[in-house]
Amino acid sequence: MAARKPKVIVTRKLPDAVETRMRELFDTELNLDDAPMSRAALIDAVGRCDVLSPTITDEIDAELIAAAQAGGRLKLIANFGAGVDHIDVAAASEAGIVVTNTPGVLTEDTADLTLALMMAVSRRIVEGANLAQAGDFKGWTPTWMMGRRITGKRLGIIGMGRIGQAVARRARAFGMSIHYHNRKPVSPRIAEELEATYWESLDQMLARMDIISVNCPHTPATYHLLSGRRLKLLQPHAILVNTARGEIIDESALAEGLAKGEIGGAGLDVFEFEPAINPKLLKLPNAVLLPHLGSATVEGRIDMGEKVIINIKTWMDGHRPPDRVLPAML
Ligand code: 8YV
Repeated sequence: MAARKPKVIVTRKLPDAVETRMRELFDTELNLDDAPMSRAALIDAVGRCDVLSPTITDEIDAELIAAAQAGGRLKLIANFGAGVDHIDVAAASEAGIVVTNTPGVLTEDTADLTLALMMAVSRRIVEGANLAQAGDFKGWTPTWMMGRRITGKRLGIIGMGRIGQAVARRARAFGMSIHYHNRKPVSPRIAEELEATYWESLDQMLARMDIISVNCPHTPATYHLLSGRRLKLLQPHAILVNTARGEIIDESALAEGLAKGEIGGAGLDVFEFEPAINPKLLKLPNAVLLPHLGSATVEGRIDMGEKVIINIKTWMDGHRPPDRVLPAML
């Protein structure tokens, strides 16, 4: 007799190809109308499945892990996404629940969007496009709508993991020099390839950069890493880009700095209280805001789904899932 298939509950609508494969492999419960699951629905779900596949829109905190423990069934949280700051990984680990994520497959897409935001802010692309589409292009002039050149500028990357390095590679092709702050320096081979300068002091790096890109994960150590005090260190022409997590920047202090002209511009794909955006940011001409599109490509989302499937399948077959997240890694 074939072994029982694990009960997998997927909290949001995933690409069709991913859902079809999941249905073939597992006893899968999908969320076809994509309505975010309520707290009560999540508590119910973790009590009656072997595997939960959540996304960033689900808060998997200690209380939910306790509810899962009470149900006695949940063994794996196979997150659809790389960031796991919405999951209490330590509580899961203590409860004997494995957590996996989907690293690697969204690196290039997120790096592309990071560069797009740098360009958009530096060259006033959104402002110009809105103006042209509103029929307000009244004729070219030598001094109208000037932005800032990208080539020759200093880029400071906060967090030199996979995505930070992919941003650095692209930025080099645009003629920027690469600087970075990280828990530790990258390997000499990578530093040489990227001609990257390591700054042990984040404060010192911030004060000297033209463009800053946030590419580190959100952990207790990086919450408000860019605090009001640190934002004040930026040069008045500096542009800040964030495609990581909103919580890493004090959003209210950023909005204030942008409004006062103490910071040149910002390109933000993520927000501190997502999906809410600080109202002060909404009207600023020097801020380009996107609705968390970093990994939003057809290819990327299918690749993410495939990673989720591999993690579940490996676990189901009694092996160690390839993308296991351990509390010590955060
Ligand atoms: C995902 C992301 O779309 O993977 C991540 O960490 O930030 C996003 O690009 C989202 O988290 C899916 O859960």
